[in-house]
Amino acid sequence: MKKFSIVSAMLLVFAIISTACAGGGAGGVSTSLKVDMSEFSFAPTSFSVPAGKEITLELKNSGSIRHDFIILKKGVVLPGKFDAEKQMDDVYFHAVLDSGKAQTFTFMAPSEAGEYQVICGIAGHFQAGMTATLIVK
Ligand SMILES: [Cu+2]
Repeated sequence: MKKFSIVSAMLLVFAIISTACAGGGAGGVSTSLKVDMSEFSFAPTSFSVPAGKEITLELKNSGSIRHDFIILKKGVVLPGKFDAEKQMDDVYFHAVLDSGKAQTFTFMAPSEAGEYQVICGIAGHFQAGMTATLIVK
């Protein structure tokens, strides 16, 4: 009987660890995102959220210049560059952060599952490789 309870306890601990890992691990779907911006990249470059849920975005700009966090609407394919004046209709969500700043934003995840492109809209930054992917599940 004593042996049985030790095994049960170990299984319980294992179950708790597995559950904890499922939430925040790499590639896991989460309602809270942490993204770091610098010249000229986002870290991480891909993040997953559940469709239609409120998302908390902890954004940090570790770079030495201002950066944007723009989620483009589904199906928008950029013609090699982003023109902030002409393409604001293509933007689903937009946040701007000055160098060295950190701020928490919230937005509603798109209701439609799929991949959404994230870019920096400051002139030249998307072309320099500042892009990421938001995966809605
Ligand atoms: Cu930028």
